[in-house]
Amino acid sequence: MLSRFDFPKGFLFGAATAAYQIEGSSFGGCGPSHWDTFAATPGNVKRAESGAVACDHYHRWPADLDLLRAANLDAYRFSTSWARVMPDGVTVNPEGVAFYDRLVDGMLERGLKPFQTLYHWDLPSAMADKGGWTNRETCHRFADYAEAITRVLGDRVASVATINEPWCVAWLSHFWGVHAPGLRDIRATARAMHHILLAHGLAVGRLREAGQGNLGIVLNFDYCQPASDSAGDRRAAAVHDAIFNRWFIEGITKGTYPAEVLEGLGPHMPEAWQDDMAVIGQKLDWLGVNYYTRHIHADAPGTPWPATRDVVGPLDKTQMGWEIYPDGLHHFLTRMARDHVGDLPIYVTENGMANADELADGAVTDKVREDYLFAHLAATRRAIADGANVKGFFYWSLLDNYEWAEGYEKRFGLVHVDFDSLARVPKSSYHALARALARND
Ligand code: IFM
Repeated sequence: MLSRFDFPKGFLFGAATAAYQIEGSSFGGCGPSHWDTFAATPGNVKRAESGAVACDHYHRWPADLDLLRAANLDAYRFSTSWARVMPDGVTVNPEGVAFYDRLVDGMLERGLKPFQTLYHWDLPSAMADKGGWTNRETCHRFADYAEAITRVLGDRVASVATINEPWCVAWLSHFWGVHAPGLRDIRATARAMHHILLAHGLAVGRLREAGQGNLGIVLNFDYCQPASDSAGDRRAAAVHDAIFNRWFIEGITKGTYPAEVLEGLGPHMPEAWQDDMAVIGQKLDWLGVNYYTRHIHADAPGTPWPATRDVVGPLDKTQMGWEIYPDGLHHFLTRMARDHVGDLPIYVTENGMANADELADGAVTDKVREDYLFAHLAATRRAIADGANVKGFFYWSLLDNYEWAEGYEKRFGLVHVDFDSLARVPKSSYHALARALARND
């Protein structure tokens, strides 16, 4: 079994969460977000569940931070909610800011490094009303929010990520319609794919000007495998690889978007998008890699671009139905270092699995999660040995929480949450991780 001593000195182990998934959006003067209304619309979210209460982390955060500390973790990746900080998208809510102020102080008191994410999907409704990420103005308002919250927390956070998983914000939410705002529209998709990176670039510029250091972005990656060796299936995998794994990182590091994706999105892109690429391509201090699974792609001739379909793979699957494929994490860590960021620090900012965990006699045994976690830690270690400058690993997630369109059914936590009583029970994976991370000082 791996331990912290199998990783380079100073390597950070952490756990991750996101505001809307744990805090409770009905508390503390938080404004409405597009997730509240998406969830309230029949058919979007299982049982129409929302983040109104979630894990009630808004009130229970001291005990949750104690859990992180007791697991021997070094860092905590959390997000600040734009809708909590600015309920109407533009006006600061002192109560919301004070919450994050206390939370960050609470981390420091427990020796946890705060890794902040500025946008983990809770777009204020006032911004959604104006077209959300299809509207360029949202990018400028996002930069204003980034600057306002950084003015308060910036002296104490260890790092700031602009956006979590732009692919989900743009593709999953505007092309597939699975997440808020639930659109299925190629023009909206093209705009969101570009604007989310423009928002990132504008925020980086603003924060750098304000003297903030350690700025990054968190991208998610999905290993794309062709269903067969046929030219059609190889094209299908390549186009998904370009949409998922190349668009965002190439926009940032190469100042261009992949031709395979512009073939579909090109006619729908915002006017003069090329003029934004310098803003988008500003220097990063680190890159966040989120990785969970692989997908198998096949050609679907006669259907509209991208003319592909997914095929169910043969590997063991998580509660989400996602194949368990740790080699994919090694692939992306080494690929990012080799093709994009060189020696720049890389963090595994999310990795984890959902499992149908059950509480029995006051305990949860989730051996399958232990295996998943340690297999991915081993893949990370191999990537380091192969030259990737990986500086930390954050498990997703600390707590069972609101899994977006899946509601509360899918459990990703190291800690079990009873969504009636909100009681927390650390699972066996939590205890295994705590043992592996014990320090000898
Ligand atoms: O719960 C999500 C998180 O919000 C973003 N990354 C993937 C996780 C699991 O689906």
